Amino acid sequence: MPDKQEVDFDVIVVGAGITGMYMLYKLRELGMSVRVIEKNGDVGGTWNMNRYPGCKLDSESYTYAYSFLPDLLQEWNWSNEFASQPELMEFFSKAADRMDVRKDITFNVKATRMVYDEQGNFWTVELDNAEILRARFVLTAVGALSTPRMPSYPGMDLFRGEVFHSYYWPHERGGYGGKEVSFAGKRVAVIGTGSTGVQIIQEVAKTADRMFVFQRSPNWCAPLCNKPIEPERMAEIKARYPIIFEKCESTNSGFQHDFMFETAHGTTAEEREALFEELYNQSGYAIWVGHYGDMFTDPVSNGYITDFIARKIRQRVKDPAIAEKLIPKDHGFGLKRVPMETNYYEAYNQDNVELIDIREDPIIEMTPDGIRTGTRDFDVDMIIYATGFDAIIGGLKEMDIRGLGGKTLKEAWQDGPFTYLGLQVPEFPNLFTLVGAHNGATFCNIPRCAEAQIRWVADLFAHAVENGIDRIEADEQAAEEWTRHVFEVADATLLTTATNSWFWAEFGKGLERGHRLLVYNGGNPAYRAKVEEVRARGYEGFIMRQPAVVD
Ligand code: NA7
Repeated sequence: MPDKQEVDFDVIVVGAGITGMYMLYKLRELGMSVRVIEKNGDVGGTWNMNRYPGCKLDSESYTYAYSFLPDLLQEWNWSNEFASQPELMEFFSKAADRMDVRKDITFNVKATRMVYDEQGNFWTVELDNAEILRARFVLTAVGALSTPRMPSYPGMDLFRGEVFHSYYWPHERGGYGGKEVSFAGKRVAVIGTGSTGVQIIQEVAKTADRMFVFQRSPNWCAPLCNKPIEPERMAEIKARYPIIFEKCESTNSGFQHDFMFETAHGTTAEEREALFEELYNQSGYAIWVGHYGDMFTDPVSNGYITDFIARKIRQRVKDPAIAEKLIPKDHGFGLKRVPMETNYYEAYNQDNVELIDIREDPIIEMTPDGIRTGTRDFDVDMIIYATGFDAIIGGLKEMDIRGLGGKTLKEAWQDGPFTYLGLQVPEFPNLFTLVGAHNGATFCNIPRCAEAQIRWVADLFAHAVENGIDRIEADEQAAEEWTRHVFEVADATLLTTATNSWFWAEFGKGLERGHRLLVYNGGNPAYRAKVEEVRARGYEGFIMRQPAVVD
């Protein structure tokens, strides 16, 4: 590493969620000086912030843990197949203690501006407490779902009742799991029916006097089938952790479930029905990513499972008109993130729950007493916004990031993400975007793919330290090839037929404006094979500078 006098730190990591904490831990092992900047008051990212009732994993708990803390894994007993937010926050908080990372994290501070100084080869990072830090490298670990999105209905500030966005659920100590907010005896409006809305709705339905669900687009949901983990099973999981992690490494999505080699073609209706029925009643994502290999490439095959899930919704919802409103008509099953549920559809059979289709009867404005649609006034005591996130790139967009010649990241990405391996952007030397757009960790059981990515990046830094490399930049042509590859992979699937999801965002101007994919859906093994090949070829596609040689 070059002269440390010029910079405050070798590396600044932005974000102390699952990714940022582990990155810090790995970089410290290399003897690098690291400072982590975290906008919230504690570690944990998603699991620190999302404290709404019903917030839980859709990944099996034991596949979601840090794999590199074997002692913690052996001490830790997961309560359920799919753990809830309080338990996850506790796990990652304990992990932070074990890694002793908090001492290198500055909490409650936002990085607002980052400018690359070409002459000095360092990044100046401005914080919202007026502090300015200089670091040789900056690694963003800002999270894929950490910039909440609020609608902009007229009159939103006039409403006199309680208002929450799912991400900003009250954080008073002990407020884990939203326990402090009561719905009993209240009229509650929930806006949004993505994974978050689905989790909230099934909880609010239990105690609210009335609940109005404002749905813009229905989603294909499937049963979570959660259950407690008994001591014998936990002992078995503890003994099998290495096998579980190895299995997750081998699958496309980082879950234990993976596609079968068989396609749905040539199968009989009875065979398909039996398989889908089995998977529908099996816990977790088997029903999404654990069946026929052509479900997401062949419209006929996708139609089989889509039809099966639609029939399930019709069976579970008593009122046929409501059932039809809950069935997506514009995309097939699994082409957006599948919300997992527990009695979600049955909630609509309850007298206290009403579904409002806001495509038919749009929200016009918020009033002091509630919500006004084109045809009705809904007087409510509470409005819950489960309206999602500016996903994947939101955390970067919140910062003014400037690379060579003052070029902003916004300019570089005006037509969509342009990266090499989803890790670096040409003309932004020494900046790395962990679990970022177009990298293999965003379309995945995140800790599994994030860990692999962090280890790979740490190895790259070890290589830099050993070889005195002080500047790493993505090659333009390598980025072009990678970006083309990301789109080619997606074009070969049906994902392109469902662009109204957080996997996509709008970019461009005028006629060029359109949805661009934010994730890489080539799968975990393919991404890992690619980065390993890049490493084997001397980090091909990265331009590395050794000052001693250049000077
Ligand atoms: P999602 O999946 O993006 O869902 C957001 C929901 O909010 C979705 O139903 C949206 O409808 C709806 N929405 C968004 N804006 C509005 C407005 N203005 N009015 C009405 N409804 C609106 O976010 P989640 O938080 O549920 O889940 C994100 C991920 O977090 C999840 O997949 C997990 O991985 C964790 P739309 O579909 O846009 O019509």
